Amino acid sequence: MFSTADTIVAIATPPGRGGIGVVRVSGPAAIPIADALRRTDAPLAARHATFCRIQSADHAIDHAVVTFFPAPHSYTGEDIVEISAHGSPVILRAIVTAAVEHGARLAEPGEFTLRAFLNNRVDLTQAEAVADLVDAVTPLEARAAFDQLEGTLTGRIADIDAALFDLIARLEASVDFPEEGYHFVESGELVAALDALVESVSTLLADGRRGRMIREGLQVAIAGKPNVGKSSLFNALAGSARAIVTPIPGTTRDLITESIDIDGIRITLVDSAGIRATDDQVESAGVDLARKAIGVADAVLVVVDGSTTLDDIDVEILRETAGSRRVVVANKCDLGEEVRGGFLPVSAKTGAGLVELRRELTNALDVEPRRDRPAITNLRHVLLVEQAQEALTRARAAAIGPDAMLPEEFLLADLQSARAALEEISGRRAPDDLLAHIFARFCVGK
Ligand SMILES: Nc1nc2c(ncn2[C@@H]2O[C@H](COP(=O)(O)OP(=O)(O)O)[C@@H](O)[C@H]2O)c(=O)[nH]1
Ligand SMILES: [Mg+2]
Repeated sequence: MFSTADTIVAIATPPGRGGIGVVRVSGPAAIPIADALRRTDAPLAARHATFCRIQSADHAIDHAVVTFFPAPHSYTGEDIVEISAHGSPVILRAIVTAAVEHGARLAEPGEFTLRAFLNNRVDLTQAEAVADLVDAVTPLEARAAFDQLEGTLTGRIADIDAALFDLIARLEASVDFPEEGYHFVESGELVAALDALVESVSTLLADGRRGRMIREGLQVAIAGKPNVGKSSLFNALAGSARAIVTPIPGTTRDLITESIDIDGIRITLVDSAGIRATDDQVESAGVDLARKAIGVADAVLVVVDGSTTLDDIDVEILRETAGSRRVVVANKCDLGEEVRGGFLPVSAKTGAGLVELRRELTNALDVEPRRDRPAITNLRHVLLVEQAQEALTRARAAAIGPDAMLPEEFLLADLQSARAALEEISGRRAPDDLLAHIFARFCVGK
């Protein structure tokens, strides 16, 4: 389904203007295309920056620095030419268009990294790490992705796979030479080997929840009746004036989100309409959205106005969110503290109590601030390791079970399926539609 026969081109830098913008060309025709753009076939020295004048069919486009990365030691494993021009979308698009006129094809999202994977420059987890690294919001997220890019997970999976392979080979030998019985694997040894394998996958899974938390982040919805200061708190926590703050109740209607970093975890704050019954159609739609956001959030920040006594709406919101992980704050404590007991006093206006609020959020979300980085952060990997764990656990049960007399074939089937799951993680056995799905998430030019 995937072809690497043609030459692809894309802008590799983000949309917008900047000092430099990079156009990347990869594939067998990278050099002829670069020569056509430079109007010369004077050879480009490998991995040297060469100052060039880039031209289209009828006019000069820009001065640029061109670098040639020859196959196979390039990002994609193919010939790559990178053209660093001035960072204007007009110039970069003109260079891409000129490259296409000379035979390149526009790259699909993630196609450079897909080629790196197809050419065995990286395995699938490393390719996924590239997208994670580009998407990382917190430094911890970036470090976890970088570990994966460097092959931490690849190595852990490879070790388990090697032990599994060895066990399978010995069991197969036993099946092939049945008269020798368990000659190639003594039954005690078999159980010990399976125990060790189950242990390895379980260790890998143990920090999976924290790993996913680091990679995916968590959502915190802000709930409360209109005018208690939800948007003000949202802005104070986000450190920017993202949400409109007014003394007029019912201002916020759409969901507004902003990511903040709490203990290295990306927390997406969701500000929404105040919960109340209303006849205004737009506000009412906002209240529905708010309820949905509260429903799917990992935790809820419930806000009441602490400078006045609670009313029925406050009580109702407290009741509705009682089953969720939550932090309840009494805002506007600068105006006085009428509400006490179980409420954290804060002031969006003066910043009082915000440090405590962040800490309470961390507690409510059950985020353990630990320094070590988990090897596994991605739901796809977690699910496949779980699959391997189940298969290995089944194999172990068969090995010690009452019918332990004929287990080789059953054992082998389970061990093979454990292996298949691990190989789907590394991509050694990954169906095309899985690859298409994974790479579709990338940006163009990566
Ligand atoms: N004194 C004081 N006023 C606040 C505080 N937080 C919000 N306000 C004011 O309360 C009003 C409503 O705030 P807003 O954030 O829009 O509330 P929302 O409707 O819950 O989003 C605005 O006039 C804010 O300036 C606070 O901590 N102290
Ligand atoms: Mg608001």
